[in-house]
Amino acid sequence: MAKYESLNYIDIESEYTAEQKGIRDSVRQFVDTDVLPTLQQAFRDEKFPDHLIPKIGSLGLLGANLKGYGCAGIDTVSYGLVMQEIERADSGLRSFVSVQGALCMWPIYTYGSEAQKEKYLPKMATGEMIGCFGLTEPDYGSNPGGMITTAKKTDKGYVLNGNKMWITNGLIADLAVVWAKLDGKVRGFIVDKGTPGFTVSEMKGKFSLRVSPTAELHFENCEIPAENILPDIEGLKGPLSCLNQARFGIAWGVVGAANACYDAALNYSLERQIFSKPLAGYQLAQAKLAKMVQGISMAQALLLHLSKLKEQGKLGHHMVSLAKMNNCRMALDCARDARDMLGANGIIDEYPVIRHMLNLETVNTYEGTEDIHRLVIGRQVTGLAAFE
Ligand code: TGC
Ligand code: FAD
Repeated sequence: MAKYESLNYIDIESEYTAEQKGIRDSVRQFVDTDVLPTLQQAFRDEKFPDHLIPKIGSLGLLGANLKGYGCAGIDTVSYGLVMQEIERADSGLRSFVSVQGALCMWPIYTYGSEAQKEKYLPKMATGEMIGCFGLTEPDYGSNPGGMITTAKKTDKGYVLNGNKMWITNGLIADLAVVWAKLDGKVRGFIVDKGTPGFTVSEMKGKFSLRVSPTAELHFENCEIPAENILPDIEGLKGPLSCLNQARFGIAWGVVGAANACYDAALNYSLERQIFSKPLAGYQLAQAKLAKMVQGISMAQALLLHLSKLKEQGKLGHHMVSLAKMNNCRMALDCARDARDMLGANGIIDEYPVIRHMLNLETVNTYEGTEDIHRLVIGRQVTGLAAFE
C-alpha cells in the first residue's frame, strides 16, 4: 500500500517548519507501525490498548505543549499535528492523550500548587500515572454549572459527595481531577485512586469510541486532604478553561480522522470498477471527494491561523468553539460520505471508515455538543445568551 500522506491541496505543508514536520512524522511512524495494527481487534473487544502507554509517554506526547516537569514543551502547531496523527488512528486514542494532557495535566500545571505539580506532572508525562477529568454528571452535561456534586470543608481537608458520568480514562486512572461545589462555588480537587469513598464503575456497550475506557465516578463521603484542592482557581471558568485546551486539540485531531476517511475513499474509488470504469471517474463520486478536500483544506487553514493567535495569547474561547464545531462536523460529514463511497465495504472493520464514523459521533457531542458551540457563537455575535 502507498505510504500515507495527509491532504496537501492548499500546500499547507509549506507553512510548517522542518521541526514541526519532523515531530509529526515521528508520530506518523509510530501510528503506522505500532497503533494501526492493534485497532481492529481493540475496537471489537472494547479494549483500550494500554500496552501503547509507555511508548506514547517516551515519545513525549503527554502534556506535550507544557514546559518543564518532564514535558516536551513543543509549540502549538506541532502539538496540533501530533493530535492529528493520533486521531488519524482513532479518536479514542486521541481522547486518552487529550484527557491526560489538556484536562488533567493542564489544570494541575495552571492552577496547582508547586507540590502538586512536582508530585503529579513528571509521572503523568511518562504515562506512569494516568488522569481523568470529572465534570459531567448524570443530570448535568451541557450545563455543568448545575452540578450537584459537593465538597465540604472539614478539619483535615474536604469531603466529596456525588457522581460523575461518562468519564474518559476513569477505569485506568490513578487520579481524578474532579469539579464540585464548595459553598456554592465550583472548585477543582485531585482525588487519588484508592481513596476511601471513591469508586469507579465501567460504562459498557458504547458503539462509539470503543477503545476508550469510560466510567462513572462515585464519591460517597470521600475524604481528601486539604492539599488536594487546586488552589488557584474558583468558579465555572476553571473547568471551562480546561475544556478550551482540549477543544483546541480536538479541532486539530478530527482533521486526522477526516484525512483517514478521505484517503480510504480516494484509494477505494480509484480501484473499484463500477459499470464501465473506476468509481472515482463518476461525477457524483468526485463531488463527494471534492467536498472532503474542501472541508479538510478549510479546517487546515483555520487551525493554522488560530494556532498563531494562541501563540500570541490572543485566542478567544469563542474562536475555539467555532473550530471545534466546524471541524467535528466536517470530519463527521467526510466519514459519512466515505462510508457511502465504500458501499458494503464501508460497514466492515477491515477498513477504518466505519470506526471513524462511529467515533466522530461522540467527538461531535463531547466537549460541548455542536449545538452548544452554535449557541456560544450566537451569544458572541448578539450579546444575548440563548442557553436557557
Ligand atoms: P458562562 O457564564 O458562559 O461562563 C462562566 C465563566 O466561565 C468563563 N468561560 C470560559 N472560560 C474559558 N474557556 C471557555 N470555553 C469558557 N466559557 C466560559 C466565562 O467567561 C465566565 O467567567 P467569569 O469570570 O465571568 O465567571 O457559563 P454558562 O453556565 O452560561 O455556560 C456556558 C456553556 C453552556 C457554554 C458551558 O457550560 C459549556 O461549555 N457547556 C458544555 C459542557 C461541556 O463541554 N462539557 C464537557 C465535559 S468534559 C468532556 O467532554 C471530555 S471528553 C474527553 C475528551 O476530551 O477526549
Ligand atoms: P445533554 O446536555 O442532555 O444534551 C442533549 C441534547 O440537547 C443535545 O443535542 C444538546 O445539543 C441539546 N441541548 C443542550 N442544551 C441545549 C440548549 N440550551 N438548547 C438547545 N439544545 C440543547 N464528560 C466529562 O466530564 N469527562 C469526560 O472525560 C467525558 N468523556 C466523555 C466520553 C464519551 C464517550 C462521551 C459520549 C461523553 C463524555 N463526556 C465527558 C460527557 C460529555 O461532555 C457530555 O456528554 C456532553 O457535554 C453532552 O452532555 P449530555 O450527554 O448530558 O447531553
